Amino acid sequence: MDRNTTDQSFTESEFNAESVTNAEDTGPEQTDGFHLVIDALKLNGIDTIYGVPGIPITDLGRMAQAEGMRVISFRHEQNAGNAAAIAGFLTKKPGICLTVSAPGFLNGLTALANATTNCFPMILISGSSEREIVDLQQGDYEEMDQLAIAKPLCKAAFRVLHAADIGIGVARAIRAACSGRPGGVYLDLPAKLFSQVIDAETGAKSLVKVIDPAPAQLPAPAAVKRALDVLKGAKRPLLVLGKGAAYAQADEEVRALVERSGIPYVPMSMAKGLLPDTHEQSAGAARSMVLKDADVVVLVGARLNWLLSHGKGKTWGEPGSKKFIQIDIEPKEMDSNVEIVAPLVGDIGSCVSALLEGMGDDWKAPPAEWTDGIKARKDANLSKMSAKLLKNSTPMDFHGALGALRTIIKERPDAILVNEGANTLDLARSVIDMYQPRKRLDVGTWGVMGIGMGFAIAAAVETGKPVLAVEGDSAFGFSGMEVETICRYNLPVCIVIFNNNGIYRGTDTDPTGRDPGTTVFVKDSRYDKMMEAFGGIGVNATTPDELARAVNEAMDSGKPTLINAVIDPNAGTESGNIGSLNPQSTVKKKK
Ligand code: ADP
Ligand code: TPW
Ligand code: MG
Repeated sequence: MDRNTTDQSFTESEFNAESVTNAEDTGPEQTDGFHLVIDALKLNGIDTIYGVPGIPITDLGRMAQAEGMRVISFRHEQNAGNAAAIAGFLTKKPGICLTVSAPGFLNGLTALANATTNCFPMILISGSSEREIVDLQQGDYEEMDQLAIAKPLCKAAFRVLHAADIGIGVARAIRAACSGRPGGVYLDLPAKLFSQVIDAETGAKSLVKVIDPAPAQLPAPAAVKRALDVLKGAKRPLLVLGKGAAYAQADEEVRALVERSGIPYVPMSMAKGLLPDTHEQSAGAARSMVLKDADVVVLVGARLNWLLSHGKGKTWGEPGSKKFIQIDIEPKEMDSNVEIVAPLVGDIGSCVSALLEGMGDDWKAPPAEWTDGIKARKDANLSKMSAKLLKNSTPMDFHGALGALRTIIKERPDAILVNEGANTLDLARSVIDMYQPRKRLDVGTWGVMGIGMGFAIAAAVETGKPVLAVEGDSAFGFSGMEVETICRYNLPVCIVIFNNNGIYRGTDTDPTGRDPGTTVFVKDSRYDKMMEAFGGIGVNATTPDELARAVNEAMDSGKPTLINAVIDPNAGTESGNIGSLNPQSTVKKKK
């Protein structure tokens, strides 16, 4: 807040002074809301906060840092929220996003809703105005009934009014975020709470360590038998691995299921690398064929939503030609789109272990006719692709540029790949093989643009591994200001912008000739200069060789780097590979 722009008689720092004085008054045997929130998080093994400071949480961030927590300050709350969400996916602990009231809260809310949609555990903690004033709508500073607004957009929402309840409030938020189907939780902390003082011993006793936040959920033996009976009768079985399987961190169990059963599998985008994409049982490169021809499909932590054509239609072949077995922790997910003949409700690790146990020694691998047919299709598709990847044209096309990145990830399998855009997303997903679990982070269930820098930052902070963010030029723009954050924290993030001058393509025009076309950007932009502005490394790459050299250098040095990869504006297609979802007008308007 600023005296020049408002009539308010105090500045933000004067407003904050009240809490600081109170904190100083507390003495050795007292504690306050600020410290209790920090202690409650730390007690539960949460050591990082992603957020943007301001009234009433500025001091909370400072104190958390002083108490040894990592506090990553962003330029916009949506990016901090996306960082928290993906931290939750990577660690199975809820990622924490901390925001100021009303506008900051709303900026964070998109990320909270997105986390819930993707089943990532996160907690949005927001400061809020005083209840008495909000409920009488008397116009408090940044007034908003945040709890009511958050409720329909997340898994659970809680408010704490008394310092003595902070321990329980944080515990409830953690349990709600992690147990069952994970998701986003909102925790509302009104400004006054932070400076409430209570006796330190009472405060310490009020804290709750959440025991076993995501308890194992075992499937019923009868459900396991039912699933195995269906699977044993299959002639053309298929496993579909989803990001729920990646999240579950039951990597050994999933690998054992694939390899002992001999069943081919298809990974969903963020499940790539759960087993290496080069695994001989991967049917990723024959995806359309196996979805159409399989007779029994086992969904392992994957929903039959739009990404799997709702389990019906052309993608899935003749109506009634399929039986679905579904493993999911959420019972309500069963029969969401089509009949599930064998629902297996429980956590992935327990369900997969139970299947393995029940398979017995007389388990028969699927018929060779099925697996040989898949291999033939895979080989044909892969050889078609490999010719395209060697293209060395200037400006680059998508395949030429991606061919270079594919080799880099093969050589550096522990790097984390963040990916968003349309063509840049779809083509990178099919071209770049992944080799390790939870290394591919992308736009997820909503296909949302803007996750890029938040995901990249959290991936670097949480894992310490190098991050390669492959971004459409439009996609990057949604979170691009966070390059400053990447430089400020000196994170090992290398951003490659596939710069084709626009959304999908860079060739659109305004039929009236007045303005630029609606999908195009400034031609020949140099995004690399943005990185240089903050002390990072910027490179303009016009060939796959230049691109490969710059990425390798960035990965070796760990320095924040942004590479502007010049892509032919004609190369992309409208909406990437989901153009069929794009309604188009067939009406010709009379002039
Ligand atoms: P994808 O987009 O990869 O297909 P989805 O996000 O649609 O994956 O599906 C993930 C599913 O995994 C959700 O239905 C969720 O309930 C489920 N899930 C998440 N964690 C677990 C777990 N630990 N055990 C079992 N199922 C889980
Ligand atoms: C929050 C709609 C889907 S993909 C995309 C937009 C705007 C950008 C595609 O251009 P980009 O990629 O990134 O340059 P490329 O390689 O095809 O040129 N707002 C939100 N989410 C979505 N998904 C959109 C808009 C969209
Ligand atoms: Mg583009």
